[in-house]
Amino acid sequence: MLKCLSSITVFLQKERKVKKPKILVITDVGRDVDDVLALSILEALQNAGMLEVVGVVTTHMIPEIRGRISRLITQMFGRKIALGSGSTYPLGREGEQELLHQYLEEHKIRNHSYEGIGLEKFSQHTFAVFRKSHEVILNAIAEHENIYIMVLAPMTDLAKAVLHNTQIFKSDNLSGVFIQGNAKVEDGKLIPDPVAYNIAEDIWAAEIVFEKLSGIIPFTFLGKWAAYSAPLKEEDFQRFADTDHPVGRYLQTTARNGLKCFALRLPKVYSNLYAGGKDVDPRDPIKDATHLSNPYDPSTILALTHPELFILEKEGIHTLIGMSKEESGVVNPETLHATIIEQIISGLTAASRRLKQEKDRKYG
Ligand SMILES: [Ca+2]
Repeated sequence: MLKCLSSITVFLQKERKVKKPKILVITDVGRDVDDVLALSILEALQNAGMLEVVGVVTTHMIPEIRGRISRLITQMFGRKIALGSGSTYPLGREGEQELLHQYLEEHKIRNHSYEGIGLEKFSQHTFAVFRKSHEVILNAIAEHENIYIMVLAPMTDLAKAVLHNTQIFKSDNLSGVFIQGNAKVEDGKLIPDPVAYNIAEDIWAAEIVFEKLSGIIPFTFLGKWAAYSAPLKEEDFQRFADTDHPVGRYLQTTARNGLKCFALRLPKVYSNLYAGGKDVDPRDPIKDATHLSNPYDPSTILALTHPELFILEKEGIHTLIGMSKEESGVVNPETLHATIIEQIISGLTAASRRLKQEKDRKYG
């Protein structure tokens, strides 16, 4: 009897494994270009039938603006996806207006926010209604088998979802959590490493997620050192723009805007990360840039669909990639770079073709 039950379990597990992965994305799209790069890769993979994106939820400081950006991008890809807009402030810092004020001050070029600017039909003043991010997360787990959560942003709203209903995270539906960020092992225990932006911005949220979920769900971490090994250059963004898809053109605009603002905000870090350590002209920082983006978020997506590109370090049920300068976690940086470019161009080209067909149908 026992043997029979265990073979049924194995059979059920196998059945579940062949189900197409469903993806829920947690994003702070707007600030950096790499969230849009990740959404473009997901579009390519979805188009190829490898996965299905079932939800995109936003978080951090200007979640509704990020929601509007996500809505436009998914619409331009011709997809109807559940969207959510979440928290402005990190956990425990609700209502600290000074924090939001500082964020808004630090994310401006010539006194105007650049987030979303350059995206067709985008206005920072449109009224928009969204469901709450943590509710969309909980619903997605309840409704979809073989679901993966992709955390490409601070963990505030994931922590809220966990605190709201820890039980649902034990569901067989949830197959894994992929995190763009770093973790370290101390006394045999996995803990969040604030060396990563997404972790540092809301360390309390990260601690809650680690404490409540790390014993029950496999985490995969894509650390910054992996992303540093495959920088995206000006000519790569030119190729995205050349696909003639509006998101391709937005990628180019926002990569430049994001870097200009970064150079003003943190000139020293900018110089080290994007200009080989040399002095940068603050009036034209792009001139000195060696590249336009480190593909943190797109690499996190590929860690699920193309694990062969990475060196997977196991820590119990968890997987760590690129946790130190010495170990980038990337098998071959050129192959990772080529895969990112190829996927993005394939996603944008297919979406561009669909947009054109739709226009022809409407007006032709
Ligand atoms: Ca992000």
